[in-house]
Amino acid sequence: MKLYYLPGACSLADHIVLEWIGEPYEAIAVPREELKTAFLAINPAGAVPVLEHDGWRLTQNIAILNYLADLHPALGLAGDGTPASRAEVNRWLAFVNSDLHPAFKPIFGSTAYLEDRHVIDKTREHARETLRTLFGRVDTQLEGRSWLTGARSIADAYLYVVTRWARGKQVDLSGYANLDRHFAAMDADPGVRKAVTAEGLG
Ligand SMILES: N[C@@H](CCC(=O)N[C@@H](CS)C(=O)NCC(=O)O)C(=O)O
Repeated sequence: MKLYYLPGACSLADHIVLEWIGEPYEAIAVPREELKTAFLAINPAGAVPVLEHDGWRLTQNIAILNYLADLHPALGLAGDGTPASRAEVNRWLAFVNSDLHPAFKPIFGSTAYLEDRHVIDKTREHARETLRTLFGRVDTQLEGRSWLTGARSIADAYLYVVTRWARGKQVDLSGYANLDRHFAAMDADPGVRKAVTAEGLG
């Protein structure tokens, strides 16, 4: 099994889950300059993550995370086998992938086309406010829970990644004690440590 990743990108979630699974895999760092050139032959979207398994190539983070969990149902990484627990995991995966992740785009530079420095700064300021609101919903969900859906799941791995981004990009997370607790627990997890270290993030 092969995972293509960029250090610290959303592919870190898959890297963490591969560590939790504990079976052999290969993690391949994609050179950033090849993302929109040579790597297009692997993923025409020019994006990570990409997973290769048994001669088959899978893209889209949510699909990959669910696939990894389905290969190892005994680990319960996508719920306890009941439709409701699966739906809870997918609810929070969707929140992270469709609401939180894209909200970072202005901060990661996708509004450079606007050219006007003042306008770009405003989009970033607005993105930080949006992110604070969205992380507030996560903090509420984590009240009285160690993990997003009660038990550790693939959604926690993805949440950890976007929380890292928020902390690195000075999103105001003050007062979100539940989120802080979740981040600290994930950050200390041996599988997370291995993935983070392998990506050179320390
Ligand atoms: N919808 C895709 C989005 C993946 C995505 O946004 N990947 C980013 C890293 S987090 C990427 O590879 N961006 C490449 C770039 O910089 O253009 C998914 O969920 O897998």
